[in-house]
Amino acid sequence: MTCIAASRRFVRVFALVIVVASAVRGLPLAASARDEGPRRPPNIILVLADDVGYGDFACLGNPIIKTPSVDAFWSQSVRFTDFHVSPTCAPTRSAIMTGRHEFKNGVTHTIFEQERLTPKATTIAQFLQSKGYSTGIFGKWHLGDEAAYRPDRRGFDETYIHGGGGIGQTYPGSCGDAPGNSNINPALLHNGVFEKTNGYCTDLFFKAATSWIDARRRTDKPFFAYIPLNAAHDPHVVPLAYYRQYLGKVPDETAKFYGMIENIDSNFGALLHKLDEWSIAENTLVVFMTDNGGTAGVKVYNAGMRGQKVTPYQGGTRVPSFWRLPSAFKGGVDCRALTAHIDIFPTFAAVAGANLNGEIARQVEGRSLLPLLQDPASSWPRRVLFTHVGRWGRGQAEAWKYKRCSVRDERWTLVNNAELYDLATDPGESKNVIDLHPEVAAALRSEYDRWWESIKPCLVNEDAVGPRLNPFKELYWKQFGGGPDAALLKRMDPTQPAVERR
Ligand SMILES: [Ca+2]
Repeated sequence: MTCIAASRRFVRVFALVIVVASAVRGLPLAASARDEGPRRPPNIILVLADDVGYGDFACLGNPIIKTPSVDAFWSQSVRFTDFHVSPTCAPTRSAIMTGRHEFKNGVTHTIFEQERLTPKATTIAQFLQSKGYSTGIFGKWHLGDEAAYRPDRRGFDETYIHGGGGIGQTYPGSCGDAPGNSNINPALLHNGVFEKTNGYCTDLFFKAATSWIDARRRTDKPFFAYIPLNAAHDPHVVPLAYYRQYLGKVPDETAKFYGMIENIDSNFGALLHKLDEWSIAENTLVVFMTDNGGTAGVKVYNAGMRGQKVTPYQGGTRVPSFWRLPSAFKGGVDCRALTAHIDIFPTFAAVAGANLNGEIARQVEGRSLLPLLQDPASSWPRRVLFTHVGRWGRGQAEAWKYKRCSVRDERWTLVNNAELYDLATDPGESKNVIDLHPEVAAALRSEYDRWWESIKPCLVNEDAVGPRLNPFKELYWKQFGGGPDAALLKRMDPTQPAVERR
């Protein structure tokens, strides 16, 4: 059975999901659209911070960190308070790009070729490009470094990225960055050509994005700027000026992590200021969110949640998600509906005034958030979200079916097929009540089992063997000369036995 065929079967079984996939509505623009005649669709900016959790912002209760720009943005935004992503980096990125669970894209890991987004999927960038948008990515792609997988082939006109899952990484096969890179002065791939830089990674990505937006705003086309940062993923390398104030208050590693977030906050604030200065803030959708649960900050403050990145608990998947588009909806309000990264694709489509049809409608599993953005209390039918950490060894998918996974609805979450939590009364997932509510667990298990069958035909990267050299390193050496020594060659060797690779 093909992946799409599996999806079709799954969709037939779950009528609810059909509603989800087709619930895209056009965006009724504000009154000014009538006054000024036809106006172009809103611009879209998505800022995605890396490895930053729900508890890492002052506006969400962190007692230590200073995030004034995000706090101000929060006050102007619709804030989803129960918004979920995947437990790790590449999986979330693939779900954002496609509007469906990462396993449907073949993405079951962050490395070992299993981070590669199947080229058969249509990305939101491709979709928006087809609707007349200019598209740019600035930061961490992490959905395949080989040529066929890179963002210039996946719908982005402008690309300014590092390789692998983090600046300076080296893994066997396809996933790795340019040789010798660090957060400071990294070599970055700009439209297929490496540029040696002078600056800090996050500053560089925002600077490039801001310049690109400045050029695009002078054209007739709306733009989609995707800014998926590598910060604040480790290594926690950031100038001292950003973390000095946290030293002595939290562990040193957390201080640096907070410094990286403070740097993001500063850059984000500067970008928002530019939107105001250019008078495009009114008709630009800005989304600020993060890509998985918390990491280096969870011991300081985790917003009352259990778990963190790489876990199936709420702390692994619940993240900030702030949305602002003054021409279409009011901010300064919370929305408590159960929402997710798979909703981004259909929401962006709706904001662009475009319908999802044919294969794309079948691909997208999420729902447009526009009804909630326009009225956070509007009806939102029950839904079920599936989480699986993945990261199993080659050929081990079935053995991992119930490991590091959860399935939840608005009230209940079933974790590892063994723990049931009532999130309404126990958001910290501290009391397993599976013995008290076996019928609830059975119903969620049944939904999970059907979902698992639907993803099995989609695991297209399970047996993939990557290239001998990390593609970014090979490109770099072709441009600047040089090559790997024996030790580096061994680190990149994709034929290492699986037991050693994981
Ligand atoms: Ca991440």
